[in-house]
Amino acid sequence: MIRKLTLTIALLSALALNTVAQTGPYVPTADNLAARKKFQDLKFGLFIHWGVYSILGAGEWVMYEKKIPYDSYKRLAGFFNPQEFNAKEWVQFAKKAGMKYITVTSRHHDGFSMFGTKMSPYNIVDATPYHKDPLMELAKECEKEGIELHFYYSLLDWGRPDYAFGSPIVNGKPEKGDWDSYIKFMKDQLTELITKYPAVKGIWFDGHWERKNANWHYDEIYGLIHKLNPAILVGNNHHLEPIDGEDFQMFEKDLPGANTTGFSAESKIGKLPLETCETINNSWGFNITDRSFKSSKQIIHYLVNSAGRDANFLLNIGPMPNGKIQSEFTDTLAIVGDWVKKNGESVYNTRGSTMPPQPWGVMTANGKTLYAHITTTPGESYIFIPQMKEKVTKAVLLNGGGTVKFKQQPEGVFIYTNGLTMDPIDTIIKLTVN
Ligand code: FHN
Repeated sequence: MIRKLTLTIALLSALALNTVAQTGPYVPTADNLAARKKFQDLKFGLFIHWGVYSILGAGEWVMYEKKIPYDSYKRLAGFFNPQEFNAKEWVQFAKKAGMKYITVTSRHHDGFSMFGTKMSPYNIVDATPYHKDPLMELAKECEKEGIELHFYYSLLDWGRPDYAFGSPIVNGKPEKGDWDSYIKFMKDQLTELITKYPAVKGIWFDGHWERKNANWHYDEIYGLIHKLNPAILVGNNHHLEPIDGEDFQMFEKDLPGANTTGFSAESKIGKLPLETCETINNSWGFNITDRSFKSSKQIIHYLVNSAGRDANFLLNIGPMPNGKIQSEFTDTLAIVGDWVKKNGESVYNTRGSTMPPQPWGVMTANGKTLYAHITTTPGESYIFIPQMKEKVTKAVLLNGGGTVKFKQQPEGVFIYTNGLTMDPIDTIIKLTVN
């Protein structure tokens, strides 16, 4: 009873803070800076897209793509009953794969809240026969297991009248709808997410790109989040350079610096910690016909290539509507997990800004220990590491520990690969420098 009262008071005082805007440029607190560093150390996370759309097995954009009228789409909530959902299983799945954090959709563009919210009846507790809050279970399990939790939160909403999807933007607001009401609604929901759920370490915004000219009131939204918990990491998938008030920068379906998908044309790499997200097949939400599964090798390469570009890798899966994760994903990620168990020291806690990517692969570094990841077998019998300022004192194969011949010159270091048994996935050479 007392605990409930304390929680209610905490929530009410948090709601009172709702009008606070950030004044002046954002100065992250020491706790926030420590959280950023920890985040960079984690390196590998699990992205989860799960919602009522999962029932239709055609991805999270199914309503839009199949032109389902919103009122018809809303009926899906009546059949959403993920009896097989088990937070423990999800967290164990992530841990087994070597992932250290989870980013889960709390509300996607369809506006359905996957958590118990007082701010909209269209949520999993009130609108489905399930009547439970899976994100609370997940948050508790993450806290217990030492896994950090980030909430994906959509700025775009296809259904709410105050958002007025499709309405032209005039003077920073949609012509129709009620923009102030929508901004307030988001702040109230974010307050719930930050104050009620344990283990929450980040908010992952998405959907900005749908209304590039709108005034999203980020000063207020980010200000509120940091007021409620200064250590929370704010990121926004706006595909631009970071905006004041953000704590990390993300890239979608591309490594930082690349733009093969067209999302990153305007996105310059800023100074914040980086993250890149990619799908395990070609879909974010559960897609029953999508069988273009990435191999364990492709996933490991994505992880290594992200780390070598100083970015975390957030790998997405779309669980099934019953809450289970399909076997193709569990099988592949178990193999990835085995690799990470053996080679994790060359990824976790490392930084990847030592050397730009080379034709043969990338470098990661942890203090005086560097790791050359040879992911493409070189044409010659050596690899060349340019611009090495420190003196290399030792070179060994990470797996097996055998010494590796090298020659250091002013322009860089030659590492000789002849005689080495090359690993078809990643030959990792561990270098000690002083
Ligand atoms: O439209 C979304 C999409 O459904 C998914 O959530 C991805 C994840 O990065 N982001 C958006 C597209 O930019």
